[in-house]
Amino acid sequence: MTAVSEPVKRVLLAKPRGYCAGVDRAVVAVEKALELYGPPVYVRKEIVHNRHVVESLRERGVIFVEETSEVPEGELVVFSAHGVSPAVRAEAEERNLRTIDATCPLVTKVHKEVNRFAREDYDILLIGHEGHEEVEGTAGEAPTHVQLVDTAEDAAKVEVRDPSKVVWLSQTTLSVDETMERVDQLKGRFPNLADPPSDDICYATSNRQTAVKAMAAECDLVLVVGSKNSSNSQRLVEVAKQAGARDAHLIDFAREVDEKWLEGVTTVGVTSGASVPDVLVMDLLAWLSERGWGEVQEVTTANEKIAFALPRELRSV
Ligand code: 0CG
Ligand code: SF4
Repeated sequence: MTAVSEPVKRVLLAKPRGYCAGVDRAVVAVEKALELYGPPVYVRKEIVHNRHVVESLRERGVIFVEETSEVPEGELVVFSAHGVSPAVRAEAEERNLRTIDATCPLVTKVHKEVNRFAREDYDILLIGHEGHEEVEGTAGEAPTHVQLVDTAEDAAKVEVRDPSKVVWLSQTTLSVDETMERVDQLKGRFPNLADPPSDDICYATSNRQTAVKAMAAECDLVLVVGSKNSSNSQRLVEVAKQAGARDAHLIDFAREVDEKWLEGVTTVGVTSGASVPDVLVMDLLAWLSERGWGEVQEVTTANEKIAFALPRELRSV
């Protein structure tokens, strides 16, 4: 009788994954504000789109609000990593709020591009997800010049004043491939559509997609650690499936893994969104190890070295 050997259960762990430079800076900014000024520190919207980060900061005295109008006059408010429109800044000033701007410098870069093209009177087609805070802030830089293009239907319908003076820009956390599809579709309608001066989808978003793509075809299941409202994390699930993973799910915590997903699975891919502390990934690896997936191989497609200086308001104190 020949023994049939069990397939070796293993985990492929994507690198890069987790915190990007903009998220790290934003979270440290809130921690510094707590340290320097003591609670309460107000934060407009979630500082980054991660449940664990938000819950931990809340426990330490951060009050998250939807709008600056909820912040008492004269108090300190931090603007989230996703950025704010000039109208929000003006409102904070009117209410005499002290502000710390944790907008990621790579989001600010897109705001500047909007301003530049609006000054030159271009029609700006902003590719992004309707209702996402980042596009609300970016579009708010020049509401009369910007139109949001979310779906393929939007791209088919959008109208511009002068097809020879139109540019596309984008949200920083989109699927690279899907965005290029949208751009091709727009270029089919507007052959003179200008490209952004540099990529708006940020290095962290695209690097995490490249890493998950590199391992997806070998995975029976990909687990992406990240929150439901995190655009870049959601995109990792989609990209994993498109790149050949048999199944993929987004989870905030290891305890959310449904054991049924593991039936018949040999190789599990693990990655995490740009707003996810690595401790949550380590928890997931421990959870998988207890169930037989103890062998972990890291799949590295890039080494990230980028870091950003703290917000200006915190540099001089
Ligand atoms: O991916 P989005 O823009 O939804 O944000 P998240 O906070 O998850 O991570 C990057 C930032 C800021
Ligand atoms: Fe900045 Fe990109 Fe991170 Fe967003 S995902 S905070 S744009 S580095």
